[in-house]
Amino acid sequence: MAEQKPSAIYLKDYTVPNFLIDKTELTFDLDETQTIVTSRLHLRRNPESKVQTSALVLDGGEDVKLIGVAIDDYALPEQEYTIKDDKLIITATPNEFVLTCETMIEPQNNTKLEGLYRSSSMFCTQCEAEGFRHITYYLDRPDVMSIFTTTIIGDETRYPVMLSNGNEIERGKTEEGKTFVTWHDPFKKPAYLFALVAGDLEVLNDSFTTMSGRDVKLQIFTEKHNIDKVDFAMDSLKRSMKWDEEVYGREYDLDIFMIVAVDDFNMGAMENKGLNIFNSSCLLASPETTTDDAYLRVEAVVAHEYFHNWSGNRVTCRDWFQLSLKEGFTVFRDQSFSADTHSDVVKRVEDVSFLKTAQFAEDAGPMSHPIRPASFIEISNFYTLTIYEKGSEVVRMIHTLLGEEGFRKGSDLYFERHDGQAVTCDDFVKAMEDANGVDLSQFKRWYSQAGTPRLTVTDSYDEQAQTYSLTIQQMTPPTPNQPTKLALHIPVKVGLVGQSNEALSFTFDGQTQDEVVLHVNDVEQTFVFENVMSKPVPSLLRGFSAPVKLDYDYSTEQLLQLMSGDPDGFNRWSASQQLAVNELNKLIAQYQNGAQFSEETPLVEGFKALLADESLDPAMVALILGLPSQAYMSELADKIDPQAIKAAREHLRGIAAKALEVEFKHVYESNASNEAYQASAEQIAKRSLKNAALSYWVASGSDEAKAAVVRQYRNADNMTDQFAALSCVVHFNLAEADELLNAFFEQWKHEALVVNKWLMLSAAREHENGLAQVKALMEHPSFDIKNPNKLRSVIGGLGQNVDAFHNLDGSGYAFLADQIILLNKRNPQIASRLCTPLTRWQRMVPALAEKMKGELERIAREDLSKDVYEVVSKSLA
Ligand code: 0A1
Ligand code: ZN
Repeated sequence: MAEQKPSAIYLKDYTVPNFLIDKTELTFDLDETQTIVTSRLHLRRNPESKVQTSALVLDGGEDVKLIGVAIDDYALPEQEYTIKDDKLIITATPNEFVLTCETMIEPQNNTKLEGLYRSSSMFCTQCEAEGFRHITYYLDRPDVMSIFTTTIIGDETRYPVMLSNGNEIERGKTEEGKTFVTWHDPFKKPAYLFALVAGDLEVLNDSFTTMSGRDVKLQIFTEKHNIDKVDFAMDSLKRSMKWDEEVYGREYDLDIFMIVAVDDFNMGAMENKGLNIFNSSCLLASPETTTDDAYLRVEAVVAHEYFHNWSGNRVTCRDWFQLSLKEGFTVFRDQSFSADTHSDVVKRVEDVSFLKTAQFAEDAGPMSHPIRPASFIEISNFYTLTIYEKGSEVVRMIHTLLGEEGFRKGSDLYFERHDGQAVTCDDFVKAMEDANGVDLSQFKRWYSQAGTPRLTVTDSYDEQAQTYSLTIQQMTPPTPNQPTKLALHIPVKVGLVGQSNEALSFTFDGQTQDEVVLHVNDVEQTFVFENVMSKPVPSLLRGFSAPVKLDYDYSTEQLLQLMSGDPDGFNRWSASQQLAVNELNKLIAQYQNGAQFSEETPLVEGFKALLADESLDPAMVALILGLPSQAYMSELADKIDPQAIKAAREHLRGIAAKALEVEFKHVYESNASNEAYQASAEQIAKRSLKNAALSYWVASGSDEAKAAVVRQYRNADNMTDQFAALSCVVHFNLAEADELLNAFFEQWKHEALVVNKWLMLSAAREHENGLAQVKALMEHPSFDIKNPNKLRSVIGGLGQNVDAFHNLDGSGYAFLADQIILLNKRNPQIASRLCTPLTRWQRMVPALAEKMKGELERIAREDLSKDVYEVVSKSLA
C-alpha cells in the first residue's frame, strides 16, 4: 500500500462551511498546452459556522498550478498563504472579500477525466463529485452554493462553440483577436454542477413550451459526424419535460437547455445545470447502429439527467453522504417515466432483475454500505448500485406506503420547502411525513442499515375456519462494521391465487380485498386472512414491493401455476425465475458430483404453455424465456463455481431448445416483421421475442435454424437484429463465426459505438485461448486504453468469458490485475471499478478464491490511488 494510508471521512463529523461564496466569476483562457483559469470569488464568513476563524482553506489538486492570489486586489506575498496536501490555505482574511486566484492547468494531460479535459478535439468538464478542485482552488463541497458567471476565451476556428451553464450574456473579441463568450447562471449551485464545453460542434435545435407558456430553447451538440443520431434523444428530452410537468408538477426554469455528447467519459452522463454532458453511448442512436436496449438506455438517461434539474440541482445534497437523496429519487423518477412510456411490468422485471443480480451481490460483499453511507475514503467509489438502485427501491417503498397522491403531496412539499437548498435524506423523509401526517421513523432504518434483508415465509390454511395465515420472519445478515441489525419496516404486497388460477378475495383488516400491503416491522409476525374459500397459493412480494430476498418453499406445481395464472404480471415472471433457479441448482449439483445431467425439466411444460399463448405480451414472454443469468446464479450460490453454472445453463437451455424446436421456430417466424424500424414498445417487444426464440432454435442444433440466423445477419436493416444474429453465430460457434465477425468490423469500423460492441463480443467469445484473444484486442488499432467505453467493452467481455476469466491457472485474474495496476494512477475511477469481480473472492470456490485473493494482494503492494486503495483494502480486510 501507499506509505501514507488514505483515511476515511465520517458523516458524523459534518460541520457547516466556515465561509460562503455568494458569487463566482471565472475566466478560462483555453489553449492546447496551458489553460489559464482566473477566478474571482466573493467570499464571506458563514454566520452559521461555530468556528470563528479568519483562515480560509480551499480545495485544490496536484494538477493545479497556482500563479497568483489576491485579496481585494492586494496580491498576497508567499508568506501569507501555503499550499499543503493540495489545499490552499490563506492564514488571515477579512470578514467579506473578493479572492482572485490565477491558476494553470493542462487539460490535454488530464487522463483521469475529472476537472477540465480533452475528449477528441473538444474541451469538456466533469466536476461531480470533486472535479472542480482540479480546475481551480475552491470550497468544493455541495453545501457551498454560488451564482456563477463564466467567460471562455478561445480560438474561434477551433472552438466556434463555447458553452457553460445558464444563458449567454456577452460575446466579443479580445485584444489578441480571440473570441470570448460570457455565460451567466442565475441559479445558485454547488461547483459540482459547473460545466464548460468548447469545440467545433454541430447542433440540433428544437424548443419546448412549458406548462406556464415559456419557450425553452433545446440544443443537442455533437461532433459533426454524429449529429444525425440525436433525434431520438431530443424526442426523449421533450417527453421527459412534459412528463415531469404532468407527474410531478415540475417546470423547467432556464430559457435554454443544452446537451453535449463526448466520447471519453467515466460514467453515463452528468446533470450540470442547463448543460448536461453525456457519454456518447448514452445519447447517440440510429436504427442501423443502435440496439433496442441501447435506445431504451438513451431514453432513460436523458430523462434521468433532465429530472435532476429538480431532484439534484434546485434541491441538492448537503454533503456526499446524502448522494442517494438525489440519485435514488432520480432513478425512481426515470424508472417511472420509462414504465409509463413502455410496459410497466416489463420495465419492473428488467430493473428488479438487475437489482437482484448486481446490487444484491454488492450488498453481500466487502463494499456493502447503506444507501446513506456513514463513512468513505473516496466518494467516487460510492456511485454504486446501492446508492442508485437500492436508493430508488427505498423511495419506491415510500411511494407504496403513501400511495400515488400521498407521495405527490410529499414531493411537492419537499421541493417547495427546500428549493435552492442543500439538504439531507432526513429532510426528504420529513417532507413525506409532514405532508401525510405519518411516522416513518422505523422506516428510516433503510437509510442507515446495509445488507439485503431476508424474509422467510411459512403458511397454514384452516379449512374449517377458512382462514389463511402467513408467518413472516425478517433477518438482515451482518455487513462490514454492522454486525447486528434492527428490524426494518418492509411493505410486502400479497395476493392469493386459487386452485384454478382465480384471484381469491379475502378479508383483511375488516375489509374484503384481493391484494394487500402487509406492514412487516417485527422480527416475526403472523398475518391472518379471513374468508379464504379454498387453500391458496400465496403470491408474495408482488411487483417486488421491497428489495429483499424471499424464501417460501414453493412446489414445482405451485410455481407453474403462478407462472401461468398469477394476476400480477411481475410475479408470473418471478415464479418462472424461481422454477428455473431450482432446476439450475439441481443441475449444478449434478455437475459438481460428477453425476449425469437429468434430461427432463418441468420448465419445458411451462415454456410450452407460454409459447402457445398468443395473448401474452411478447416482451414478457421473452423475459420469461431468458434463463437466470450466469451473474444471478453466482449471486445466489453459496460458493460460486463458474464452470458448473455455465454447464448447467447450457444444458438446461439445450433441453428446452430440443424439446420445443418446432415451437421456437414458429415463434421466431411469426414475430418477424418487415415494418420500418421504430424504437416503439410494440416493435421492441416483438424483436425481443423473435431473437430469444432464434437463439433457442439455434441451440436445438437445427440446420434450418443455423441457416436462418445467418440469413437474419445478412438481411438485417437494424442493429438489434444484426447483432442478435451475430451474437448467436458467435456464441454457438457456427462455421460462419470468423467470417461474420470480420465482416461486422469492416462494415462498422467508422462507428465507434458499434466497434465497442464488436470488441465486447469478441472478448466474450469462448475460444481455446480466450485470454490471448483479449490481449490481441487490446493491441487492435480500434482499441484505445484512454477511452473508458472501449476498456469497459473489452474487460466486460472478458468477464463474461467464463473459461478465459475464471481459468483455474489464475491467468484471467492476473490479466485483470495488470490492467488495474496500469490504470491505477492514470484513471483511478475506472481502475477502481475494474476491481469489482475481484472483491467477490470470498464467495468463490476455494481454488478460485485463492487466486483472486493473490491478485488483490499483488495490487495492494502498489502505490495506490485512494480509489483503488479503498476497494482493495476493504476486500482484504
Ligand atoms: N450524477 C451523475 C453521475 C455521475 C457521477 C460522477 C461522474 O463523474 C465521475 C459523472 C456522472 C448521474 O447520476 O447521472
Ligand atoms: Zn443521477
